[in-house]
Amino acid sequence: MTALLTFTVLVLVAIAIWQMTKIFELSQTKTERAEIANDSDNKNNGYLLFAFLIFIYGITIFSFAKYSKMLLPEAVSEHGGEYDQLMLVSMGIIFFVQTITQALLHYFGYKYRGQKGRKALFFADNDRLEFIWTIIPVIVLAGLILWGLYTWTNIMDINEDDDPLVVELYAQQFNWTARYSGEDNVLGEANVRLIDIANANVLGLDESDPNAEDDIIVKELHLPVGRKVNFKMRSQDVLHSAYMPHFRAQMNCVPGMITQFSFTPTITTEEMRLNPDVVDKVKRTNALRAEWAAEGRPNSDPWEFDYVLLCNKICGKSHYNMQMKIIVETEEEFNKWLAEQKSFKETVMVDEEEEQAFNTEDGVDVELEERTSEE
Ligand SMILES: [Cu+2]
Repeated sequence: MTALLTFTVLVLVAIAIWQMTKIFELSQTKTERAEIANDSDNKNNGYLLFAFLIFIYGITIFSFAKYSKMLLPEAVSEHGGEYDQLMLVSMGIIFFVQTITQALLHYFGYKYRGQKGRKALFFADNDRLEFIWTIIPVIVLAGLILWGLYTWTNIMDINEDDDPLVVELYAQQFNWTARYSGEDNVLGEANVRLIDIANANVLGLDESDPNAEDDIIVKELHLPVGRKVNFKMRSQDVLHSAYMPHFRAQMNCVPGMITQFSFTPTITTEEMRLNPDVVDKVKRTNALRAEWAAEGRPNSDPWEFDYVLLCNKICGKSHYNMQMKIIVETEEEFNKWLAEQKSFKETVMVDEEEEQAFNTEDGVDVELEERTSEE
């Protein structure tokens, strides 16, 4: 009802403004017929075109100067560099062409503005011109597309070569869970229908599958530097997307199927914290947070850089905060950490008392997190 009323009022206001404009127009005494632009109108519009050109160039330079620092720091996966280069070259070409064509467009708009007594030239076609403006984009676009396809095929070639680490990323509203495949490096069968909260089987692992026994379920993703990781994504409820911006990786998580992505991390978290861009970003963020802290606002603790896994599909009200920390470390540190984690067999619930704790909806993740990090 309120919406209808608001809409009616808006329509009435619009009609009133329109009527007032008509009255204003009628009250003006004109020497010329106002509907047709004269030379001075055209000239003014020509100048306005130049003003607009300056505006778009200005806002471009301003955006580069002010927002370049918002871009992601250097890629930390093996394929990331190639991906960035493709992006950079594509954007460079677009930028170059856009800068020139906008200048020409606005200049010619001004130069050939309407003038009394000037007649437009009838120009049917010119084969040479058409050939030039067809062949150049064809060559450039074909080059970009071929390069892109080649890069895409490379990135999406998920194979078992080089002894990859197999990790499952499990998405649900609104958190992530990771599952390592354990000693055998084979993930046990799992299905959402097998989820048994009472028994702490939060990912629906098939308890009868021997491959599942040594699987390790965690709430923090650790990756060894320099080793290929094959991710298998699953979703429990709706579409999610596993987005790891620093690794230039993203893959949708689709209920009812397993999607995959593979990459090799190249820089550890510790090393990345020393990257000049990262140092700069941390400094800026913490300066801002210090201001917040002074005002007593929330989320004002100093921030330390970490890689993150984010959800990049709007999956519900807490989508914005659906994330998991990623820690890239040396092989030794990784093995040490992994050895401290409990396997699925060890975590499956048997105790009555603990069972109660898992029965509360929120208890699930907290309990699991505590168990896995403590033990
Ligand atoms: Cu999500």
